[in-house]
Amino acid sequence: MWRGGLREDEVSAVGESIMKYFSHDLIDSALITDLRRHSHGLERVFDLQTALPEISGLLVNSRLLCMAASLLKVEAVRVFYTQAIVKYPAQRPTDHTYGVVGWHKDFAYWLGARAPRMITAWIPFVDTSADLGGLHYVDGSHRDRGTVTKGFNNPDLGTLNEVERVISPELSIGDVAFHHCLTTHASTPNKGAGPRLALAVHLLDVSLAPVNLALCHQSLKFLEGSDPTLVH
Ligand SMILES: O=C(O)CCC(=O)C(=O)O
Repeated sequence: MWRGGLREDEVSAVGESIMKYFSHDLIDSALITDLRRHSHGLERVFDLQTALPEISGLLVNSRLLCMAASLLKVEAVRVFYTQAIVKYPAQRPTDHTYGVVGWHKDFAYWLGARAPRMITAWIPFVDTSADLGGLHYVDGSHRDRGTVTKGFNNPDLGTLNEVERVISPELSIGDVAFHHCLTTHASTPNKGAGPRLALAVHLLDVSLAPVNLALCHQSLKFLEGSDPTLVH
């Protein structure tokens, strides 16, 4: 957890512009419409930095990229792709699946990268906790290369307190939660009143590029032919 790693005003400005996008205040370009996924309380837009310069500004924050490289213990990282993710408030308190992201390891979707030297910087734009749709991590699971879980769309989280070593940190605007690509994680329904908005920045060891996209999850096909140039 990187507490207060980013400037609050900078993060808030990016959050406002993403929220405007999700509120349909911005006219969708064909490209962005293509990159949009919506399901049961969770809406995601891939690589929104191509439309919103505020996000690009955040992505060239060298402190963010330096922190990612040092956590990964590599010389430099590059942005693989990003996801702006909004999780809408649960419609009924009894709906335990609305907006849920199932247990998964990010690397399961990125096998084309050959080696698990990737990390995600998860940047919240609202204060976030377990009750507000926050992330849950299985502590130490990045050491387990055995099972590479691909359960993003499986809303059955089991009984959370029975899963050993689960942690769910509370985050404020300006904090960044990093997770290794082998860390098992999930997120629960948003029981708050407003949407939970975050940007997941997926970063990889620069020496792993280019990635074999044919071996990545099909949702990443749109990256074919693209040349991510944001490198630290
Ligand atoms: O924002 C969420 O609820 C899920 C994010 C996630 O799975 C990720 O950043 O890898």
